[in-house]
Amino acid sequence: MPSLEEQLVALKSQAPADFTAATDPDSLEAVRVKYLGRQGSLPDLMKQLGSALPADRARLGKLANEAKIAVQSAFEQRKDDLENANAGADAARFDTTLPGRMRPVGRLHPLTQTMERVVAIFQRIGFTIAEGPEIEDEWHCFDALNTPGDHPARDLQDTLYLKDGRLLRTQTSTVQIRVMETHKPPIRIIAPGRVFRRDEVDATHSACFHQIEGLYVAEGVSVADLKGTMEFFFRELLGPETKTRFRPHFFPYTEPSFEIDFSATSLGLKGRKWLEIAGCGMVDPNVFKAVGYDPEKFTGFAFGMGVERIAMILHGIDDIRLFYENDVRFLHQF
Ligand code: 2U9
Repeated sequence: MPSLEEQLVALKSQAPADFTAATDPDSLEAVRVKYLGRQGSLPDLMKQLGSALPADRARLGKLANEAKIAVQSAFEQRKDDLENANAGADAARFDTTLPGRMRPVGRLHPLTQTMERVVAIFQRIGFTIAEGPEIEDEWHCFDALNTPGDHPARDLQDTLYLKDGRLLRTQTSTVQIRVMETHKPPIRIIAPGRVFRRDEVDATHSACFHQIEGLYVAEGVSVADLKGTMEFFFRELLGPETKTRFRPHFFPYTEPSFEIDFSATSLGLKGRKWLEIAGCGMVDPNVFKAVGYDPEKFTGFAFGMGVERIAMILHGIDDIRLFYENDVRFLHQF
């Protein structure tokens, strides 16, 4: 049986060699248990130290301490080496020369893009954006807009009513009424937003669509201002060569009223010379009376256009339903 001293010397030289021989976490753990575990050789030799002769104790104690440090540092060193080698292997598997994974970049919906384009043009000539609720009452949607109780637009067939008598706005003119009720002229606003009609859905109709309406009220506003503003707007939107034509029409809230056609060589009009694009007119004096404006003092013009229709004309789209299907093959084209 070797002496305690011989065992300590052997341990000091053998343990580092055993740790170095371990090549994976499992064999390293086995070597750790062999030397440092509760039943391992180091704790065992430490225990024997207690029964050594007092004359040998200091020398053996020093030797035991050196053995312990040697075993522990050999273990730590090997553990670090194996971990680093693993990290190196992971890094070798990761090919830094591969191109990165491209994330698809989103974009604004074509209707939002169209709306922003239209609004930006009017903002340049002094119009500000006004907004209002989509659930409205009959006063703001019809009565204040000079639309009598027996007008077909008010029919259950055309308008979506709630059980309590309120309704989903059929046009954004409700916003202009609200602004006039709370503000004095001059007023120069644009009202973009969602509107609702009880329409059968087909290639050109949707029960929910978007409008942009505008209103300018001040002293001395004339049809010439209306025409000039509309001509400017459509040249900005459709190109400098664009021509506009004003056809007499009827709307309850404007008098006189016009439908606006445009002609532009840059856009495919499918053989037709003129295409209807918006409506407009001089605000009816009854509308001014409804909001408490003096129709003898103030005049104004108003206009309205469908955002879907504008986007369809700009991009040559022939079916309104494409805007709502959210098919990325369609959306990615804009
Ligand atoms: C007030 C007074 C008058 C807004 C107007 C039109 C003519 C018009 C249509 C275009 C296509 C609706 O989306 S569409 O179907 N709109 O033709 N809108 S004048 O007139 C107003 C608005 C507010 C106080």
